[in-house]
Amino acid sequence: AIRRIDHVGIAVADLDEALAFYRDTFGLIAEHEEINEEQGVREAMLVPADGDPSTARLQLLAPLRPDSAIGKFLDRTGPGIQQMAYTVDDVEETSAELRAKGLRLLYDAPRRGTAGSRINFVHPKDAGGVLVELVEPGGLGHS
Ligand code: V0V
Repeated sequence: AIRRIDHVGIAVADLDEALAFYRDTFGLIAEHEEINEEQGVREAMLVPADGDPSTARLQLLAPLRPDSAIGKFLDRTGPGIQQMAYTVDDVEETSAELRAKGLRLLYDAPRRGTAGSRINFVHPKDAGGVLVELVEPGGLGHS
């Protein structure tokens, strides 16, 4: 089952520039940063400096290579919202439920996401033009 909005993912060309912009403009600070080679991203999870700790995160996604998902998105669309992610209890179970409803999941089996999470995606053409990510949290914090 879907529990809450986990994060909203924004594609950016330069992660350090974007981190400075979000910190100085909105007071959002990175609680976590990592490189995910398989996904071709350098990414950060942001929270309001003095905010509700259970708030959904803002994820900044910068491409490691031009032919990555984020590289292609930046080429086609430019910087902006790239994905909407939901927290789920069990990514395999929710993926199976959505497949049974006729939606295309991008992966046959979950892959590794931020901070040890397990993730899959619904194709944007099957979800009203929105790339939907399912996140089963890992052991390392919120997502
Ligand atoms: C593509 N389309 C999108 C879209 N990306 N629509 C809405 N939101 C997006 N993000 C549209 C595109 O404009 C086309 O529409 C159509 O889908 C088919 O595009 P395509 O040529 O197949 O596009 P590709 O080759 O760029 O692939 C799109 C997909 C790709 C979604 C398949 O981006 C992908 O595999 N994404 C999943 C992995 C990912 O996003 N990784 C980065 C985040 P028209 O022109 O046909 O109408 S990693 C992450 O989130 C982590 C680690 C985490 O959260 O833990």
